[in-house]
Amino acid sequence: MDLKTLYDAVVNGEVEAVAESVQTALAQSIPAEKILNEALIPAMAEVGRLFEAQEYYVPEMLVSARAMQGGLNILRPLLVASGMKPAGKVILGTVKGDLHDIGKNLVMMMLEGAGYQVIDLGVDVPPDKFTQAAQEGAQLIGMSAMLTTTMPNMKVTIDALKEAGVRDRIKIMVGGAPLTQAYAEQIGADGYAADASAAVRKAKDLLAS
Ligand code: B1M
Repeated sequence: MDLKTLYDAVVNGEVEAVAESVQTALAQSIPAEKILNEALIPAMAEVGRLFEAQEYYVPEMLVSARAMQGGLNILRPLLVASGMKPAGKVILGTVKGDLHDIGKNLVMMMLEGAGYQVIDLGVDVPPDKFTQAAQEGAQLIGMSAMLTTTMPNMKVTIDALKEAGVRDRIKIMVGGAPLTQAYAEQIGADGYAADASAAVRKAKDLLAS
């Protein structure tokens, strides 16, 4: 099987075709790492590009991300067994008081599609839960907020990370519809991303610096 078939299936959001193509590739002894690096990850990068070019919108991106997740779920145990190192470990959560998770989940899927290991803390995450997760070792914390009333909990979380002595060891990225670059700077975050595709680029930048 040609990995291009798998690439196209992810870009087109064909959930069943992705799972079938991954199984076929494995049956042909194509290594899991090659399937990930030469089909799934480039396909999600293309989806991000299409989204930024406004050729894809949130629904298309979600369908592709789900298709990619299906493929990733088949590969994950093999990748772990082969000792492949993720591109980095990211903690993700929607801040305290906020139950919106569609955007956060999209960010998670895109980051996983780019090869990051994501620890999803879910929604309504109190500062101490972020702090505790940060102490268990990750390079980046991503916080999402969709309400103007919960945005301030990002600053509360950053303060809690400072108090716990882990702030300087970890990068912080924030996002969500009411957020801006200026707000991210004001609360002392390291980066802001406007959408899931930009979040992958920002994560790469932050982890490279
Ligand atoms: Co609510 N809600 N909601 N809601 N909701 C909004 C956000 C609102 C703008 C609607 C409105 O009034 N026009 C408004 C907020 C107003 C404000 O604060 N100024 C609002 C409100 C008021 C509320 C309630 C208070 C309503 C009530 O009960 N009276 C309540 C609050 C509950 C709570 O959280 N405590 C509430 C509840 C809900 C539902 C539960 C019904 C549901 C959430 C379901 C869920 O998430 N599982 C819901 C929904 C669906 C929405 C809208 C309609 C859609 C949000 C969404 O999923 N967008 C929203 C109105 C709107 O946005 N048009 C609204 C799609 C998603 C892909 O985009 O989340 O922006 P988004 O994520 C993007 C980027 O922001 C970015 O990337 C994502 C993908 O591109 N991004 C990041 C997000 N997180 C990021 C993190 C990053 C980087 C980028 O780095 C870490």
